[in-house]
Amino acid sequence: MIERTLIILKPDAVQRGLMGRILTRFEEKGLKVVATKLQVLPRALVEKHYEPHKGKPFYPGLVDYMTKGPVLVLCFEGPFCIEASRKLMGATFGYKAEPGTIRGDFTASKGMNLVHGSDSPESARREIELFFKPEELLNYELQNSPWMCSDEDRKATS
Ligand code: DAT
Ligand code: MG
Repeated sequence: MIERTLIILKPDAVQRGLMGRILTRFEEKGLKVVATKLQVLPRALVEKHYEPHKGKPFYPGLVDYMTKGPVLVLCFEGPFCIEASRKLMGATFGYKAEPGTIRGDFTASKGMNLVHGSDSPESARREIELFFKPEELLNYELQNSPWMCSDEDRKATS
């Protein structure tokens, strides 16, 4: 199953100079970038993005953190992209995330956890629409895609 997911390299990833290393994890996994923008996110957009968490005690701090500096917003595409990306990211809290994952390798912080990734097909659809216009999502083939995604992958369901 070919899916798309929304990934955000959060302000701490940009400020700590980790964009390249984090992006490499996704590229090495065989996922394809179909859209990207570097942006200081407007507060209203962050509030909308994290709407499912509205009312939780960490919500105001989360919105502050996400608006503190530029972020790199990306849409990735690939086989089982949503679950694959979540596994690459690791558990939500840096100190709990397994070594080998992005969060597990690069942060011990609870909330300042470097990267966002959609957690389901529904949230991926909602979040991608929030950050990108349809024409900003590129359709192209990677030269090595026959070696990273089989016909079986395309047909399979998760
Ligand atoms: P994830 O980013 O792994 O999908 P989430 O959607 O549950 O996690 O929460 C969104 C972000 O909010 C998360 O990346 C970090 C922050 N957060 C979540 N729970 C928190 C908590 N209990 N204390 C502080 N920050 C929290
Ligand atoms: Mg989440």
